[in-house]
Amino acid sequence: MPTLPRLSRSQPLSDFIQALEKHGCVLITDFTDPETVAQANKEVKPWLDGQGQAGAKVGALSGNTQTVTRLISRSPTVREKFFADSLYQSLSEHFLTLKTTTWYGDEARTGQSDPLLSIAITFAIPPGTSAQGLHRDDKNHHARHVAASEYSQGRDMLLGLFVPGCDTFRANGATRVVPGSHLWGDETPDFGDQTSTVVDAEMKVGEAFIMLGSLYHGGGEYAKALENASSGEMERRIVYAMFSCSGVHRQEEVSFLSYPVEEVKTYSKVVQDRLGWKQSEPNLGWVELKSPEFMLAA
Ligand SMILES: O=C(O)CCC(=O)C(=O)O
Ligand SMILES: [Fe+2]
Repeated sequence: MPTLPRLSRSQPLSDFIQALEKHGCVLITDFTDPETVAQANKEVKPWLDGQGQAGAKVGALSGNTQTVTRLISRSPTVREKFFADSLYQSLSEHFLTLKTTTWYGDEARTGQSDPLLSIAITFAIPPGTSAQGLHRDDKNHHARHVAASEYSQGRDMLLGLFVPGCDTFRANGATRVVPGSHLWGDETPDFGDQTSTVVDAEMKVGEAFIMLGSLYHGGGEYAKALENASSGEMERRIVYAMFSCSGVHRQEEVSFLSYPVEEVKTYSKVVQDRLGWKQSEPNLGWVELKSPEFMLAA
């Protein structure tokens, strides 16, 4: 059985760094408390219910999973208690901050680029959902990987935080992860018979899971209803997922703040595309999981 390290936030930051370097992931046993999770659920529920039955059909989402995007605005609890959590932020800074020295004539100049939030999204999977294919989320950034026996600083440009809105376990599609796979290269992955490589990141409410963007993982299968939802509630496995990326994954000029949308509508298609109004395949630069081109059509 592969190791999924479980640590308490009372342990030193270096233990979390070591666990992420070695296994590519770490579970925090006391990330938050049930009251805070209940508050996040309350804030997100209207948006989730507003989604109807149809789920998103993009990337690793095959049409069943319900999603709520724009979580930073829609849930102050997700924003300030989960995303802004000091442990997650310290780990993001450790793994994603870039500090590079370059030459300006014969003068050495050092610049620092801090991490950016890439997305904050709810994944709610209902019964009848099949498992996702195991994948790396840094596929979105076209990341390339060289097989290594040890972690080297700067290897990753994405760090994910998964906070469950309910207990997650194998039968309701807990995220499946492949500890150690962050050190694999880009050749065809060998998951063997899966029992020796893949583990269910089962979590109780209050726990959370952090993983590097190069770790193979995927939502698990939620085959049939467990009849465990409280009355009037829809049965679904809810996870709040946040990903930070390195700060250089952006344009030099922030086009969306520099050029008003009404004006952009009058530009030629090629200019609109180059300003970022067309998504990057797969899964980058979108609004509500859609290429922003639709906002220029209106
Ligand atoms: O829902 C999950 O457990 C994981 C979802 C995921 O990995 C994805 O959509 O990329
Ligand atoms: Fe994923």
